[in-house]
Amino acid sequence: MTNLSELAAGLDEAARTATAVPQLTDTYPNLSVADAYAIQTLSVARRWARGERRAGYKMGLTSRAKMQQMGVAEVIWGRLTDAMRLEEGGEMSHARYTHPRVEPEIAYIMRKPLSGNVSLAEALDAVEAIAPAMEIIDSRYKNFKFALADVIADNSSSSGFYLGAWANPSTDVANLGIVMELNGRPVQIGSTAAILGNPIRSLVSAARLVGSVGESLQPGDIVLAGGATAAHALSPGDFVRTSFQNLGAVSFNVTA
Ligand code: OOG
Ligand code: MG
Repeated sequence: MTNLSELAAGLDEAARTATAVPQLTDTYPNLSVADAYAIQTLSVARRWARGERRAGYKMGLTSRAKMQQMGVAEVIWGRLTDAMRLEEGGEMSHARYTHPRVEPEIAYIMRKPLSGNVSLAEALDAVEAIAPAMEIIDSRYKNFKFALADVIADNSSSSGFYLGAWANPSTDVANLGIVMELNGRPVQIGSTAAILGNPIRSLVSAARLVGSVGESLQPGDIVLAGGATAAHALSPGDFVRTSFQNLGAVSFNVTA
């Protein structure tokens, strides 16, 4: 098998140049989840080498809506870098992505380290604040199609994220209504409860999953809990606004 660094370099280059590539599993149908995470680590290492900095982690496929949309029924995770953070209310340039989509999320920022098997109470106690968020996902694979190992190797489609105003960690976000609008028209309606029944469960899973590879959530890390609804494709000229019950709204414009 080609070595994992070559596969990592290919995916990193695809992301950097916004060019779609064939799925790794087309060539390596038996690519394991462990190898896929190793490719992810190597690919993100190329970002660290270019000067990008750690911003935290993202959880993926934590809702049935997302699992069904993507045809992958397993919770996954990826790394966030500072270069992925976009300015709330600002613009995103469509040309920098291959086929970007947007999805509504809940974000946590950590005040304490968290890793391994933790309770819901321990997870919540490690949270500094909670914010409404939107994630920009952009698969590096043609037609946004992938198997489990492909998407993991591709840093779980991580590409960008917008954060709204931080709220007190005691804010109850177990079941808050969400309306995502595209150009003033509602395109996704849902609830934060779609995220594993309660987004805090996603933080518990994040601690366990990153712990399983010897990492931990660190103070200052942002953790995206996963899309609460299916993702929506973006086109230049779009204005996206998502309102979250009790948490406020997050918006941005898509430019060419
Ligand atoms: C994989 C990433 C999934 C989420 O929130 O469920 C994800 C994808 O759908 O491309 O970010
Ligand atoms: Mg997501």
